[in-house]
Formats: sequence, C-alpha cells, structure tokens
Amino acid sequence: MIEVWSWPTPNGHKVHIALEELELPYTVIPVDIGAGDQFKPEFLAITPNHRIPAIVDPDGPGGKPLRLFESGAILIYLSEKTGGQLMPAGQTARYACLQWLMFQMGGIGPMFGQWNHFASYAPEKLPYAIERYSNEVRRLHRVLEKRLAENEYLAGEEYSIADIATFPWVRNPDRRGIALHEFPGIQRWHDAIAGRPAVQRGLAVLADRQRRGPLSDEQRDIMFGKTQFSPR
Ligand SMILES: N[C@@H](CCC(=O)N[C@@H](CS)C(=O)NCC(=O)O)C(=O)O
Repeated sequence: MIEVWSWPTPNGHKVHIALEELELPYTVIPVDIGAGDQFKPEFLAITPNHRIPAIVDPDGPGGKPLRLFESGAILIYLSEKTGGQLMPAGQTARYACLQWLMFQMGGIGPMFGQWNHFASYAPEKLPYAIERYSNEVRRLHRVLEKRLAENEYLAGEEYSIADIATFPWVRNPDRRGIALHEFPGIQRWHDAIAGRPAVQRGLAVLADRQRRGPLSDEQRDIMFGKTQFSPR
C-alpha cells in the first residue's frame, strides 16, 4: 500500500485528492510540520527537502519500492501508475495539462506562499513585500481566469492533475483578499471541483490535525527560524 507522508496543507491535499480520485489504497503518515516532524531522520530518508508531501510506493516501477517527493512529480507518477488516468490522452491536451501543472508548481504555490508569509506570519508588516505578493496573487488569478473563462478545466475539456494541483491553493480565496465573484470562470471551476466526492474525501484527510490560531514561538522557530535553517 502506498505510504503518504503528509499534513493537511494545500500541497498535501493535492496528493490526498488524487489518491481518492484514483481509488488507490493508501495509508497516511502524519508529518506535523509545526512540531518539527519534517526534520526526523525517517522523513529525511525519503526527502532531503524536508517538505511534505512525499510517498513511498512498495510496488513502484519494476515492482521495486519508490520514494518520491515534490507534489507535481507525485501527481504525474500516480497518473502514470494507473495507466494515464487524470491526464488527457491526446498530446496537445497532455502538454496543456503539464503546462498548467508547472504553472501551479512554479507560480501559484510559491507566490501564494510568499503572500501568506508576509501578510500573516512576518513579525514586521513590510508594505513593499505585502504589496508585491498581493499584486502577484491577483495577477495569477487573472491568468487562471483567462483560461477558465474559455475552458471547462485547465487542460481543456478534461478534469486532470492540473486541476487537482491548483484547486487546494485557490480555495478559501478570502484568506488572500480575493473575491471569487470577480473571477467568474474560476468561481465556476472551483464550485465544480469542490462538489466532487473524491475531493471532499481528500480534503477530509487529517482535517482534525489542521492548525488553528497563531503560531507559538516554538512553531515559529521550526517554520521560519533556526530549526528550519540549520544545515542537515
Ligand atoms: N514544491 C513542494 C513544496 C512543498 C511544501 O512547501 N510543503 C510545505 C507544506 S505545504 C512544508 O512541508 N513545509 C514544512 C516547512 O516549511 O518546514 C511540493 O509541491 O511538494
């Protein structure tokens, strides 16, 4: 059975949702990133990047165990393991799927993450940083809107891993000061995906472990301080 080393964050949710959509059996190993589990030797043995999600598939390529980190790579792997499900078969749509997956991995994830850091976590509220990342968050929404105003899904006509990668980042838009009614294409797409039973099951994984309230000093050190940046 696939082991999913994870936590209920947008990058974790992508993998939980894909596994639910694909109906693959899996077991979740919680990695509490506020408590420093990401630095434990057993997790570092799977990913030197000490970030969730990561998987271990005992039945990987050639029947041998596979360890994999980076959520985009995991989504491609799960799709290929199941004979190309959640990836359009036609070449043009397949590249569109990969293009929007990379757009999420290289754009939406890191930029929304920086916005979150400077707007919510930074001890000083730096107007330049907050403005820069909030402009970028809005710009990325405009790019998504152009695509989704003209296409049912990011890859075109078919629901794919590109949607699964992007949806967890776009939900809860009010947290980023975004009103989805300004982006009717994104709103339509968001509501369609949010209504999928597999998506709801994926979002429920580890939901009881979701952090509520501000970070403690210890959590702050783990996430943004000495513990985070010690060489290992
Ligand atoms: N590019 C990575 C990003 C993973 C990532 O940033 N994960 C966060 C949670 S969403 C994490 O593990 N943070 C732990 C930490 O910052 O120490 C991916 O998509 O898998």
